[in-house]
Amino acid sequence: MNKTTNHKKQTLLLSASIAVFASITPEAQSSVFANGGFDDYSGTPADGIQLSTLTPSDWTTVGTSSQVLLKKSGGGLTPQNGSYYLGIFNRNNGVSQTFDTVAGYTYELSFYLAKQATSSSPTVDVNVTGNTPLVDDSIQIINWGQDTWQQQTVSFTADSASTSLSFIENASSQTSSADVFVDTIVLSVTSVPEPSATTLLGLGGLALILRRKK
Ligand SMILES: [Ca+2]
Repeated sequence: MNKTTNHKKQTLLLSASIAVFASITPEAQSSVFANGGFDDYSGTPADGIQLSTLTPSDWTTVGTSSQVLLKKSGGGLTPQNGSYYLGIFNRNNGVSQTFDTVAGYTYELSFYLAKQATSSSPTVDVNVTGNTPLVDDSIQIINWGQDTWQQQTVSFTADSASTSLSFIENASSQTSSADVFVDTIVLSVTSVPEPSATTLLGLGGLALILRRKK
């Protein structure tokens, strides 16, 4: 084998290695979270504002399914984005979703919350769980205007390839009628770890093997 062929082989191998790294981009990872706006559903929309006939796609209902439904404009609160938003009625009910993550990547989850009545101050539990609990927040919707969306953010560093997120009305939330609304959940990667010493060693080792073969 002449030197030119060997060089080509080395270039190809290195290109392949770089392609593997390039495929794990933050952009690719931010798209795996599904239906954060609650605008995709199964079922047939019935008349009315509270659409118990619809099931939001990609989410699993926690608690009583009839107490977790999609709502649309008409009752005072308009969707923060799109045509629908999630309504959680009564304690211990909510939704969860499992999505792909990359261990070591740091993510930010942003979402909007609102409540039904001025006098109420319901609490919603926001949990993010990988191999271990990553976020365990209880957010009380207090002193916010009725039908006013407020953006919240939580961040976490994934510790596994699969992470779950849940929004559940707190077990001791103020009253059974203190409804919680959720819309526009967006997941984005905020930081990616530097290539580890092991990875660099691997690439160095590959170069060394190729050089020895010459
Ligand atoms: Ca929406």
